[in-house]
Amino acid sequence: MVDRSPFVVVANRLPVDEVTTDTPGGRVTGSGDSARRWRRSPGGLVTALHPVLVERHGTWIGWSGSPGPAPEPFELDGINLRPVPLSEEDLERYYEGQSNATIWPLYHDNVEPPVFRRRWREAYRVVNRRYAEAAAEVAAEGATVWVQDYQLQLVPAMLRELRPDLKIGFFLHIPFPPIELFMQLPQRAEVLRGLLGADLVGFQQRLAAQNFIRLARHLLGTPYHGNVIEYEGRQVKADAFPISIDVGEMQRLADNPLVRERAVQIRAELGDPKTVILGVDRLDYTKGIEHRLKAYRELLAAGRLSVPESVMVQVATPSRERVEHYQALRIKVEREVGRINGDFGRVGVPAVHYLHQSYSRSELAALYCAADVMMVTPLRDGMNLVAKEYVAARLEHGGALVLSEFAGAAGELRQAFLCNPHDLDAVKDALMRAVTVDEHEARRRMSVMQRHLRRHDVARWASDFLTELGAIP
Ligand code: GDG
Repeated sequence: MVDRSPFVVVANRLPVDEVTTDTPGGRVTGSGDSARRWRRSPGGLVTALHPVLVERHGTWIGWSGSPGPAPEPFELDGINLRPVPLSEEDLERYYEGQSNATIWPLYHDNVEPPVFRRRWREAYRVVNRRYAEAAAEVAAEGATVWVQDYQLQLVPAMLRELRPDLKIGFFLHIPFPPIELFMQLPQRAEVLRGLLGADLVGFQQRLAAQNFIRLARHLLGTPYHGNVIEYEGRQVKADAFPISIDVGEMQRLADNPLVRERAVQIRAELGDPKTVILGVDRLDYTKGIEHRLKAYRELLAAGRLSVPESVMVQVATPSRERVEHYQALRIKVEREVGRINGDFGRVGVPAVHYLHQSYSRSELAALYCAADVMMVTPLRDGMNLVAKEYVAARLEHGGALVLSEFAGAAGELRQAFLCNPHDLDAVKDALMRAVTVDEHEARRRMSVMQRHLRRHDVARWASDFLTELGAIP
């Protein structure tokens, strides 16, 4: 008999990584040949939920990261982990297909055309049921279950059917599209009913919550008052909970002497330019990486910026590499980087340092500390944590953030240099304003944003959501 938990988190992935080398540390599960070593993966969500999970003897349900049979449930750092198996075929159809080639582009304003496949839809259903059944099995009577993100939108309704006694919350980390776009989804009513299985549906922004409420009325004729939808004799609340970062962690990193030294070294390695312009993104077509590269190229071509006085560093972390759109994006970005370096670089002095690699948290912090200007230019983004991390890392209060109006973060970081990434001239102007802003003004803007973040970190996000869920009768 499995131990039942009063608090359960359900997410596509478990918050752990398997340690495959002989690296010391990590918790060993099983014995002999079946021994496997695990380590908590870094990330805001797990940091925020860790204390709640430990205090409430919580369980986290998710995929372990390796295809095939799931490891036995185990405990790590006080959290119970319940792995859900995903086969190679599940990954191809449910994860890469329905989640990342259908729902992801559709929910991000169709910035790439979504691909619709019947067999992906079916796999999404089957896998969602598997997660719902795992949650139904581990949740104690009357437990609170918090389901995360677009890969698991059917889970709330499936779980409610299995366990009507539970209190169910759902949080969507990505945008929720307007009715006209959502209506393209072949599975639209099923997805909507899936979400309406929750008691509380959380979004990054108010607009997304409104889209959801209007959609329910449009598609199912559900009445609503304020942000409460009447559905099948129950009330479903839809509200905005803008996610944040572990501000303390980033500030500690940025304050660490080794990180500071590394930041100085990075600038030296870049040739001690006057202006270091930085981008850090998963290599994803929603992030507007090409748009910012083009803006930089045009500024160099016009002589408004020049190399080596200014230099751009673009970290593009490998992501979803088996999905076609991502392969095409990589080719486009790398062609643009090649073009800029070909036109404006010199031997030993590239104009763009392009890094298609993953880095440690401390190396990221060092990059944030080293950068005079951070460019965050998504075409659409639920929130964008990189923007918040840069602000948190700027202990000296200097530096400037160029931020797309289409990132959720733009709703809070109003002192950034905001721009419409579709308007190349607007991106160029914002970048030039950021490059030339005087130090006093830069500090003023940064300190206002830091103050906001200190009051709105990820722990507050989690507690706001859980408090509101707890208050629902
Ligand atoms: C989704 C939504 C929403 C990046 N490269 C490395 C690395 N990162 C870290 C960043 C940041 C995170 O990954 C990326 O978060 P974002 O928010 O920028 O973007 P998504 O991955 O698209 O996240 C987004 C978020 O969910 C949370 O709700 O904000 O809108 O799309 O923390 O620092 N971390 C390490 N090495 C890297 O190379 N260690």
